[in-house]
Amino acid sequence: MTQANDKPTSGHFTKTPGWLDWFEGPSRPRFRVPVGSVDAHCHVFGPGAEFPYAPERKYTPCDASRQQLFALRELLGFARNVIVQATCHGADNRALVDALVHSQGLARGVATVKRCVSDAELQALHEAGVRGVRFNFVKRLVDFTPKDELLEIANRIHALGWHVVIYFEAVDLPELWDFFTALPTTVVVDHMGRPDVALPVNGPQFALFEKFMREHPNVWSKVSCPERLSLSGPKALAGEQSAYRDVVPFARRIVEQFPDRVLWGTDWPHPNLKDHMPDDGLLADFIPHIAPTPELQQKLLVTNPMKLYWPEEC
Ligand code: 0GY
Repeated sequence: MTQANDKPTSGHFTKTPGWLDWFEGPSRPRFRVPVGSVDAHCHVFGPGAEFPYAPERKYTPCDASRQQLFALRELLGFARNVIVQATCHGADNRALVDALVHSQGLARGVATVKRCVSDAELQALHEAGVRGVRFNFVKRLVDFTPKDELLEIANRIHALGWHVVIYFEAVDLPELWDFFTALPTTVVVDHMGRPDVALPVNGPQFALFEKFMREHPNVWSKVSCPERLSLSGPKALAGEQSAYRDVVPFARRIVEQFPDRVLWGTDWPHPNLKDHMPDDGLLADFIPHIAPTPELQQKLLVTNPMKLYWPEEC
């Protein structure tokens, strides 16, 4: 199926040239996720006319509303979402909060805040369902924020029982190591720290990430975004092979070593993809390749995210 690229961005915005829109009409996955599964990494974009994109953004997406996100959740068979503030909204969390308060308690959030955020604002975010903040170190997405500011924020949100989500690329882990290991909270890494999957899974780059998790029991990882990391792409080979097969050994290794500290998410609506837009049904079908047993699937999709985002229900 060819994917049309005609989704609008509303308000006075114009999409970034070459922007790929999220996939219309994803397939129903063959893999049936466990009852109560959580899509623990997804976003909303705008709609721009209602929730304007931030002036400091590095891209302008097509709109992707909470209604569209919740429809995808139903189609894939998930029960809940964790919505992560996207960089195109900067530290203006209104679209995120709007999605949370209209979720009937079925969504929690990860916000972006600045040092100047007041205690009252943090409390209001908590009441809306925010349980973490995201620190982003991917240079194409954000401008630099001094680490002392981030540490100050981490200490303040620690008091609320929140955690820190970190997004970085594998080559930057050595330089960021001291800062990450000084964080006082649970620390959740996006997309396994973006390993270069052309390198060996047994090589030094991924070994450093495994050491990071092994030596720091407060560090968790999302084993998400094969479509971002893969060089082999979505086409499965005949037989048992999976789509995005070059990512499987990396993600499976993390799931099997740290089964109680992994999360999975669709990453819908998939910002900044350049090559192809994934069919979200196909992404769900990737799960049993990286979490091959029902026990691992239950931990990855239900037990772990519930413990982190809905501990009161555990
Ligand atoms: C992701 C990845 C990306 C973007 C963002 O907030 C964002 O803009 O997270 C990316 O471009 O790699 O996790 O959604």
